[in-house]
Amino acid sequence: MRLRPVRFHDDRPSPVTMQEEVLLGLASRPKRIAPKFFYDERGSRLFDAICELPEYYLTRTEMGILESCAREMAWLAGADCTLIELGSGASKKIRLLLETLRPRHYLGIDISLEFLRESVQRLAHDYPWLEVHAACADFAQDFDLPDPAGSGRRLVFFPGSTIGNFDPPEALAFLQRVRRLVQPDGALVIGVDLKKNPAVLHAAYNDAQGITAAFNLNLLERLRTELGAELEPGNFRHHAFYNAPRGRIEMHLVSRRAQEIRVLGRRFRFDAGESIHTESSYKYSVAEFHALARRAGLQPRQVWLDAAHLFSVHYLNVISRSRPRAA
Ligand code: AVJ
Repeated sequence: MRLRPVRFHDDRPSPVTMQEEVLLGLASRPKRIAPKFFYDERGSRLFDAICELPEYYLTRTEMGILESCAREMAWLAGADCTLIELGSGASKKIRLLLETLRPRHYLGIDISLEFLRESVQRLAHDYPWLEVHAACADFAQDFDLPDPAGSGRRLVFFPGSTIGNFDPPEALAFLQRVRRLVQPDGALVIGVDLKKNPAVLHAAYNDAQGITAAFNLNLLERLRTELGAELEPGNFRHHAFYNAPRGRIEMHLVSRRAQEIRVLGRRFRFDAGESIHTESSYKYSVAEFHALARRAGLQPRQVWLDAAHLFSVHYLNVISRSRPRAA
């Protein structure tokens, strides 16, 4: 394959940040480690495998929605926009939109460096007319955007219900940051998983092949290889359940026995059955998500659902509170 230049910006969180965050999380009660740490190279590949699972309806359903709403989305967005994808991963979903949207620039942002490099390189090869940029960054934190020169109206694409990983206050802060990023005339296209029968949710996070369990447990492998942690992954098990009052799936790594692990010279005690909370995946009704968006200064412009109402894709505009120019 011929290589076209991809402009690459490395704004990766330093390993110190991961060390600090992990130590802080293990020292807190209940113990927790943020889900963004799932995505080393193996974790990203396992996540890709999850997306193919029969029980994991999210990816398939969202892709179906994107296919059927692409034309209307292109009409809303207008031509020649700068398309910014957050958590671009394998960049498969964006392919459903590129030919129809025809953006001038594409900027992919992801926390997994190796994965990002590969996927944007393929994108640049497959779409010769597109100017491709990539930035390795943690968009859960405040981050600077490399500004593609001569860029047009910004359209942020945030698929996959990744917003579900944020607790409500973080979700609000995140949406406010996106609003600042795309103002005055840009928009956000965001995929959000819907509230539904808990049995369907339970199956999606407890697949029969155990891929989700491997994905969760891979975090412990990462602690071993990257932080030199002394622990036995076999002493933990995957646990995922729907917490109905809070409207979220929770994933945990549950200690099978009373034990002690060592990370970076520190010891952490576990009771039998005690867990590390590794992920929350919030589910929203359309009305709940609209209320959240409005609070962040984003105006619901359109929402697309699949026929079974499993998943939603929202198009949100910036609410202009004052007129930017004189009449
Ligand atoms: C990428 C955060 C949307 O919450 O469904 C999949 C991650 N965790 N299976 C989700 C995940 C377990 C996924 N998100």
